[in-house]
Amino acid sequence: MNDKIAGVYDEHQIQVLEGLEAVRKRPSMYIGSTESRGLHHLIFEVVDNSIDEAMAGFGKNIDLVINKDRSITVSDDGRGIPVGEHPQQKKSALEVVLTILHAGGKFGGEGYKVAGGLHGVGLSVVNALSSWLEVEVEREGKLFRQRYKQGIPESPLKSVGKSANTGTKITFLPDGTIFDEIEYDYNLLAQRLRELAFLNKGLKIQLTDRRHDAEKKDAFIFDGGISSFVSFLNKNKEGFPPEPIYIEKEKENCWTEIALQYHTAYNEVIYSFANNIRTQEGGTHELAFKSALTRLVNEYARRLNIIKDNQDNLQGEDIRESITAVISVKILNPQFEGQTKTRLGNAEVRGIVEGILMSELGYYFEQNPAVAKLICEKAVQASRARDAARKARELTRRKNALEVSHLPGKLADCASKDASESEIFIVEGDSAGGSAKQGRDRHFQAVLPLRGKILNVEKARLDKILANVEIRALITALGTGIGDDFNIEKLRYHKVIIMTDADVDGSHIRTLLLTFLFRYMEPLISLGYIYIAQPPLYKITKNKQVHYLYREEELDRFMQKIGRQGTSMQHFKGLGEMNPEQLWETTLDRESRTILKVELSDAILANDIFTILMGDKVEPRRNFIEQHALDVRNLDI
Ligand code: 0RA
Repeated sequence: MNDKIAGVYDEHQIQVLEGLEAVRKRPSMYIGSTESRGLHHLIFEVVDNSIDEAMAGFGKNIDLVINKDRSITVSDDGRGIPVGEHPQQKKSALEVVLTILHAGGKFGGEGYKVAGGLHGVGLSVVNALSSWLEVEVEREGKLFRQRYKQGIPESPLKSVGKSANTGTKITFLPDGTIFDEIEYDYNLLAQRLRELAFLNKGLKIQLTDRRHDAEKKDAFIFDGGISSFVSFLNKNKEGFPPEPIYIEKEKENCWTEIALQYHTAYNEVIYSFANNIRTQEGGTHELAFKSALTRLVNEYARRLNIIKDNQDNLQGEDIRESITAVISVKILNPQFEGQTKTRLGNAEVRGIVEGILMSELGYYFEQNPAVAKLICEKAVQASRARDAARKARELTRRKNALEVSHLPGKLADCASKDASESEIFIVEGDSAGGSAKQGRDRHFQAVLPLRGKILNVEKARLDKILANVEIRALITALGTGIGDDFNIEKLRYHKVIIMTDADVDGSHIRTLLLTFLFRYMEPLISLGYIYIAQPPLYKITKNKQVHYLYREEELDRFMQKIGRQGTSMQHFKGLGEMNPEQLWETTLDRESRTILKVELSDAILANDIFTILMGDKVEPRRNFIEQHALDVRNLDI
């Protein structure tokens, strides 16, 4: 370091300033983005610190408040961040945590038993990216306070009064010069806080929104832990057994919690977590769950002679048909691997979790023979259906890209074989399909007309789904296969565009298609290959000038603007009423059309919505539709 500067600042001071500057210069490196995602990441970073304290066994309450001035307050009743002087840094430990990169998580050594490391960029990053931040700590009988501006303390930490409690309260205003906009999504915050409350049973987490005159508030506390989580996930289905099977055990420093319940739909829903972090890519804990469940059910089914000596074992996927399960482990040094660092890699976890399940679930089966027997019988049925499905599936599998004869007859394919420039329109009805076939650009646009409604896959098993001609045509045309066979590299079109009428039937067909894609070809949605076409509702001609209107609300305003005289109007009640040229210029032409990309912001929420919309309980569907009647457009996205 430069000697002259060292006279004014000490070395640590310079380190701090350089650190904060680095964060402010490249915020995305620390929080992923400066859009909405990054903004919410900031909040979760602060919450995670309080959660870690609760996981270590200190504190039972966490409060998150969105204040009127858009600052955020997170408070907890843990031990309070230590305030004593840090021996090397010559300032309070609190200030070290808030100003030095990566001083958060590991700090305190012994203090933390388990830490939710993934987000762990630390409070200093939040501080650096806030216009101001104020921290209050109650401990050692006192109340301490300190304020910062863009990460730099306004003055040293001071004791400002007495307190009989302990805890930490951090209030911060994300910096408007760094974030695109300071808009919080209440539902997004509520979902994650609810999830954290499920994952930390007994912990009370409150969310309060004071931005508007009427305060909004939710409190999450679940004494059942992830058993309540499974009930919540299955709330719109009939569950079996009526209460989820619940296992909780600590062994060799690995605290394991598992809950599972079967339900009336056919899909498999498994969410796994390590140290409160969703392990989207699975890992050793999830593998352990799957292999133990498979082994146990097979052993049990053989003992009951449900599978005979000369018969093969039941497969894991048959045993997991219709299951909802949540697996949560808390361990000392979680290793996160995989493309998105969401696969748990710790090898020791596999044996521990498998051992816990074999003994605990084995014991449950002994105690509840009727439940165990039903699970075995259900798996046998699933296995039969899978055999039938395999036969049907073989018909949908394109053996080789050149065997065009395998493509469905109704498909008007494009000339290009380069998927990255090709798109397919899935069109409602033969007549609209006809217009689309004539109007399209044959080089890179394919058209697949579907007749009428496709099957509701939420209420059918795979064999029945694969017997459905419309669905088979769709699978073959896309080329990827489905479920476990799914292979994204075989996708024949990088834009899959759903084009249905702008009426109730059209939106029903669109939901049916999205349900199928979500349940059986989910990566197509999460990787962003699915789009919704936006056909116009009106064509208005005045003085030989043509205008298309795409939304009902636009009509009145537009007619007022241009006046009614000499104006002719055509109302398209369906795609079929457009001729090929009209369809081309409004909906197909890449230069002028708009298409909406279907996005999956939250898989758990999406799962819920599809169950509600397409499952067999009427009540939740009615409630949902009543609640969302006014923003139907959001349903698709
Ligand atoms: C380090 C050590 C100790 C507590 C904490 C950090 C702590 C950090 C945060 C962040 C938000 N809330 C928090 N609560 C606690 C333990 C210190 C001791 O031994 O008392």
